[in-house]
Amino acid sequence: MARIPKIEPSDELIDRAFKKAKKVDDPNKKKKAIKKIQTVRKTIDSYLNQYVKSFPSFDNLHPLYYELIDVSVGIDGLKKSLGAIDWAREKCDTISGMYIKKIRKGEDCENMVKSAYGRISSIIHRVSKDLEHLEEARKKIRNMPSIEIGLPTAVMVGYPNVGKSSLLRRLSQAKPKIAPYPFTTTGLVLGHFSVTRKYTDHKIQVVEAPGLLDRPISRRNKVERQAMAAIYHLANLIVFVIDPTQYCGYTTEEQYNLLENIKNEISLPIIVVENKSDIYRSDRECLKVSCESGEGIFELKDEIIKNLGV
Ligand SMILES: Nc1nc2c(ncn2[C@@H]2O[C@H](COP(=O)(O)OP(=O)(O)OP(=O)(O)O)[C@@H](O)[C@H]2O)c(=O)[nH]1
Ligand SMILES: [Mg+2]
Repeated sequence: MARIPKIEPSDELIDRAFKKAKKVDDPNKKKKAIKKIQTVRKTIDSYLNQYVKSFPSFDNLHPLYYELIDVSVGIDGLKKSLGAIDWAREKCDTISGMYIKKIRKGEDCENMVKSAYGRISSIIHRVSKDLEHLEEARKKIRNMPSIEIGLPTAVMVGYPNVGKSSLLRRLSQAKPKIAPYPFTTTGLVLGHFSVTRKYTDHKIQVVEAPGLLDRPISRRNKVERQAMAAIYHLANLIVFVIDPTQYCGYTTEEQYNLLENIKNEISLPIIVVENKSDIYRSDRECLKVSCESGEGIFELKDEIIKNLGV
């Protein structure tokens, strides 16, 4: 995604424009006044234009990023703020043109510059909340994972606290936070590993999705919506992690119910893994792994590679 520059607050923008204009000089009073207004106009125009252009165009945005931005920032609010900034830019252009005309017609230079500055300041102040909103959005967008769209991707899902981050550490170089409580992971976490086939290296992307609860879409919160977005828009394969020890705080039945619901909703290959086999192994026919002892990790990696067709 494009790099968005830091969005300055309204006072800073005005200050920068006026400071630049202060340096303008011309022996001719009229020309000097016109140049001052032009400098302010140009500075403001260039900042605001850069802000608006640097945000991704929502129509061409990959659906995963669209959803992630919508969840964390809100697309409607973002569009509104960008619209307001563009409005302010045009308004400042018009006002500057108007005062330049007045000066050319012979109205008092100093008064005209003062009035133009006053009106431009007030326009920029009117969009100060939008500038703040865009800066907040920028920070959130900047912290989004740089997912490589198009790489063979396994998305790891399951109930909270079942050991997804621990598995991601075992499978890749990623170092996600592991903790004995649910919802430690609240966004998508990326990891990669490589596999060599016929003398060619293939990169495989593994994504840990935040914990999901078995409940209707309408009640899924922002954290869970990201998991669903990763399943719908990114996954070629799902690794469904179950904790049969129930130390995670959820029953095995709840976890298998979620698995059934995902199977009904999604037509992707699913690998089911029961984790924490160092503590307990069920009789169910599925892969058994332990992030503690390392049991089954090699087999899981192999299954991932096979299912991704690498
Ligand atoms: N005994 C044992 N404990 C494990 C194993 N895997 C993970 N744990 C523990 O389970 C707890 C949760 O692990 P995480 O990897 O943070 O689980 P998660 O699914 O990423 O959790 P959230 O991000 O909160 O949804 C931690 O206390 C881990 O140490 C395992 O194979 N055996
Ligand atoms: Mg986690």
